[in-house]
Amino acid sequence: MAPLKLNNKNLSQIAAAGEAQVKAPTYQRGGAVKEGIVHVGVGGFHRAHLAVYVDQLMQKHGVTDYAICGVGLQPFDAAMRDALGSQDHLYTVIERSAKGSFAHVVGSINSYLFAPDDREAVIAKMAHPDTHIVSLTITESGYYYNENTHELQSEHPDIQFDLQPANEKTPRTTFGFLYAALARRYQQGLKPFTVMSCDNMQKNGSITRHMLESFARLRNPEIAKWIAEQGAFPNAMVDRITPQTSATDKTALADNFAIEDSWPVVTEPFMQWVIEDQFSDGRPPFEKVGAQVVKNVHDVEQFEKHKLRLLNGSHSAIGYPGQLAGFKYVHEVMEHPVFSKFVWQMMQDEVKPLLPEIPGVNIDEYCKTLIERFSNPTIMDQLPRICLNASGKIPQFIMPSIAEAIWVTGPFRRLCFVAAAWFHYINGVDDSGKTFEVDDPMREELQAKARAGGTNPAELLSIKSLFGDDLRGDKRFIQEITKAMEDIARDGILKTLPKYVD
Ligand code: CS2
Repeated sequence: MAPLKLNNKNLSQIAAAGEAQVKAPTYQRGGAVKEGIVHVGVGGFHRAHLAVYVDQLMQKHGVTDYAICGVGLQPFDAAMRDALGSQDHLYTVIERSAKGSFAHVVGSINSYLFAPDDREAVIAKMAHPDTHIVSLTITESGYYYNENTHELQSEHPDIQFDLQPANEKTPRTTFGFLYAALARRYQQGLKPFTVMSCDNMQKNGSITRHMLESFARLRNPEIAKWIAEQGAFPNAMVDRITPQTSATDKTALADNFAIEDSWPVVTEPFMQWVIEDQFSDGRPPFEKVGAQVVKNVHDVEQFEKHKLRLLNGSHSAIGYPGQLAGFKYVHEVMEHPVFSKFVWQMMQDEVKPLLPEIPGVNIDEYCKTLIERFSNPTIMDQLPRICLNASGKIPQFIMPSIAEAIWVTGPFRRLCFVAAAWFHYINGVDDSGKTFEVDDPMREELQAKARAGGTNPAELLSIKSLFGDDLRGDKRFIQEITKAMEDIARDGILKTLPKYVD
């Protein structure tokens, strides 16, 4: 049958008409619900993760005051505004694994605001008494966090712009919006909303708190004090592998489920969310839909550490060397026997010994599950997605393991190989001589340093905001990474890799 355009009007027909069963919301939306969550950064990950948890709360538990208002701050978010706007903010999550493909229409995003259209509307929305949580998926670079000083990059032109009182109604950064909205709530005698980071950063909540309080102190110490005393910034570990949507995904949705969706999301069946129970203005019962809401911040930090070092770190180990070797997808790299051994041995021999034990978590099982998830051929997870914004990833996913391994004199040559592969990748040329796009907010600086340094890592390592001071002074580390850089430059990835596999 001809596919039906996804929208409110067609929803019940869509649920009934697909060849395979399509799950679709039967709960009230629009004006019948309150938008208790404002989410900044509506990409694939948000739509496959938080929005799915909220969808289940609305569908199974009758929650009506925590629907989501999506917010886009970047010019490229216009595409999401248009896609969601054209289909009553409904979209399809396609879950794919060896068990097959399942389609689920999600309705928890109730509206969408595109900040460049109307910045004031975003501030007013966050300041509205119905808003209890502002959640963020803004990537590492959106936090203006200096890895070396652990402070806000207050000298950054965007932050400087937002710090001008005259620009309070037209901010550019997330902190400008959060501050302006919180200042209004303070004046109105409301509680501060919870700021809930959903980004892959160790201590994401604490960093968000520190950055926002620093920003607020530079604007108005009284508001800063109120935020410090009454605000809440839960730390969280978020997990669901969510590739970029391709044109084939849309066609498959139309062919197999008879749904015409301008921007569906493809993801894996697995999802996990461990979140600290710290909320300043109430929260929905996330634990009823599978989130692990944890009282102790220390426990959350352990989960974060496991996930960032093992999952995201391995993704980096697959991504940079994999793309240099000419692969396109994560599962293709995992099909290469030397690569998959490399990933396993890096996790087992170098990363695992540095990790704390978590009661009830078997690290070996966790690692095995990761290998299975990376090997899922049906989601077609793109290497360029993994490699995107490396300057925000490697310092979180790889360098801390290297630093700790140095500290305990543990093995770290595979981790160094990954860092060396990234350094080589920065030049934008793969092992067959083909050029590719390096998509990174620090691209210019990185490429200039990579050119100047050649196979000497000193130039790149001199970027203190990424690497700090300590690593450059460690002889063993410098030797390992230099050797890997020389081997990769001379022989390419596939010839060098076997040297790193036992
Ligand atoms: C990936 C993550 O972008 C990356 O580097 O490792 O997007 C990863 O897919 C998610 O964190 C999985 O939860």
